[in-house]
Amino acid sequence: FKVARVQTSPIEGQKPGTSGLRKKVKVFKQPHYLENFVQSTFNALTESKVIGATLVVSGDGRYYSEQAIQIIIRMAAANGVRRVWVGQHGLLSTPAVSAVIRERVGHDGSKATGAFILTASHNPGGPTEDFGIKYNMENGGPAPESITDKIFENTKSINEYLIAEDIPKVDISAIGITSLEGPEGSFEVDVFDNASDYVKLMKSIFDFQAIQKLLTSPNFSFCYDALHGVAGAYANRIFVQELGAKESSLLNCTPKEDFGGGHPDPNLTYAKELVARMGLGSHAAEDPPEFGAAADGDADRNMILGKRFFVTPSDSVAIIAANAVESIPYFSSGLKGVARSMPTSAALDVVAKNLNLKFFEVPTGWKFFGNLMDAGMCSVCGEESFGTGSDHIREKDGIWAVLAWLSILAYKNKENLGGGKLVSVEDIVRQHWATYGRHYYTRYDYENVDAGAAKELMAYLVKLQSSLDEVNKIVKGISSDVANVANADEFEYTDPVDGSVSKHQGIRYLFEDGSRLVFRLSGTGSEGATIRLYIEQYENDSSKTGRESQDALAPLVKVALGLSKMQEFTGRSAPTVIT
Ligand code: VG1
Ligand code: CO
Repeated sequence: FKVARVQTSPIEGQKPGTSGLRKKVKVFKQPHYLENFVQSTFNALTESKVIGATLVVSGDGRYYSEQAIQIIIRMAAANGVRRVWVGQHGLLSTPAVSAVIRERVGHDGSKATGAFILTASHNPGGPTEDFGIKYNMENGGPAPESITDKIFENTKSINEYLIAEDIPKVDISAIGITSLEGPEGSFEVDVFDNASDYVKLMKSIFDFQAIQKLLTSPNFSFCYDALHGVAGAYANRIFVQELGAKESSLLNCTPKEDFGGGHPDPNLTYAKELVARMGLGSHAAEDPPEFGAAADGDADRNMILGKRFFVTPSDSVAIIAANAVESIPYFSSGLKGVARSMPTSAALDVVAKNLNLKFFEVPTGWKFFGNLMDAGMCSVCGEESFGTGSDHIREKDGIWAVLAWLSILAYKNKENLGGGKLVSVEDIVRQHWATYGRHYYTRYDYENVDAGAAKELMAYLVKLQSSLDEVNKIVKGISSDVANVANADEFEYTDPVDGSVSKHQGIRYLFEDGSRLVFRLSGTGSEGATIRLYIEQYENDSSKTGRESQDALAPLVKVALGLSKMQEFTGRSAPTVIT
């Protein structure tokens, strides 16, 4: 092949957000749009990560992935990359990409040093919906801010990109190697089985035999919904082929480029079919399974449900941390530490304190956990946004979370399999609350609001923080049922490993009784702005941990909406999504 230098000019708005660049497909399809971003990424990397390097390129299979993969292959070749690894059909879940970077060895002994992941995660896909791209580093984790800032700077000054336009379309539907010769030597595309590395890793972490006993026990039943995302490519292999679950326990497990027209976000609003099957909501089925779970488009998120019971993600990570050592072989020698993102509830903090574990609170987004893990300071971590994971990779991991819960259930039910009453998901959660107290928690999302209005609301909330007296006057005027605000600030994080500082990571109002209100602007949307409001209240009187969470939180919700003048600023009388 030959290398062409194509003249281009900067395109506005290519700043990577919480998790890469996410835009409408029609934006990505503009001339040079994808190419500018990919070249800006190559230019932001040190030479050894490009010249002669091995790169993984794949994603959740959403609309436009196939074209994007072909473009990136040609650009990689032109930029001097030696090998591009592509999961069969261009499919690799985000956690599988992380695993492939860390674990896979090529036919010639090569190892990957990075990846382009093509996904917009939980955002819908299709010609009128979202596409996305992000770069992951040699440790398998998302590029740190120092790199994403450089990428963004490069997008503002780019004037040419390199591409080998004469490389014919590579067949990514079949496993095999395509070898080509370029001006600087050989180049190859290696299309490989998209599940085997990941399955192998899961088998090295969990006791598959114990989980299989649970899944095939007559008194246990299971359901998994991939929402037509890439998790489907792993669910059949792991749950059915390896662990003996019935095929009928898989819902929406065929990956589709438009996710079947749905919103591939595993929460009570969007995972409707699973929610009904689990006996929840207005179309609740009779006789639901014991356990249900769902994943997002790129399979890094998870939702855990029991029979007629929802586990909040903040509780989920706390419960996994509390039970990991006895239930999961990978953790049998103990946890190095635990971490959560700032808006995630403090349920994990209480576990860390009781078990005497190192604990960290980091900004939203998975990249911050990676540094702690690379330094051996953190084993288990999670976010309120249905993200849970561990140091086996450097991304959150939806299927891992399900296997973690199945391991806990298998362990707690060792004596009960075969017949009789099981310790249920709900039993485990209620027992956890009885031991550690309960963090009532909810998140209100105001999606696609006017960006200017959202900024004004945030600025207003920051300004209010200069006088706590004033804040408390307003709060008490709205409700006398809440504690005093003891502190209010904007969250700022200093990475304990490399000392880097991240500012403006969310506005916090911290109450004397441990309650919290947090306001943030989303960094993953593709249009307008999304305001996220996180509301939390701690209850450690075990006679009061069984309330409905929206009831328990009603006074705080009222305070949050009043204090922020939500309706006044946004014109919205209700959020678009409540989780
Ligand atoms: C959201 C979540 C955040 C998560 C991020 C990426 O970000 O709040 O917790 O890490 O999505 O998840 P934001 O900036 O929109 O609040 V995923 O599954 O989209 O990679
Ligand atoms: Co995701």
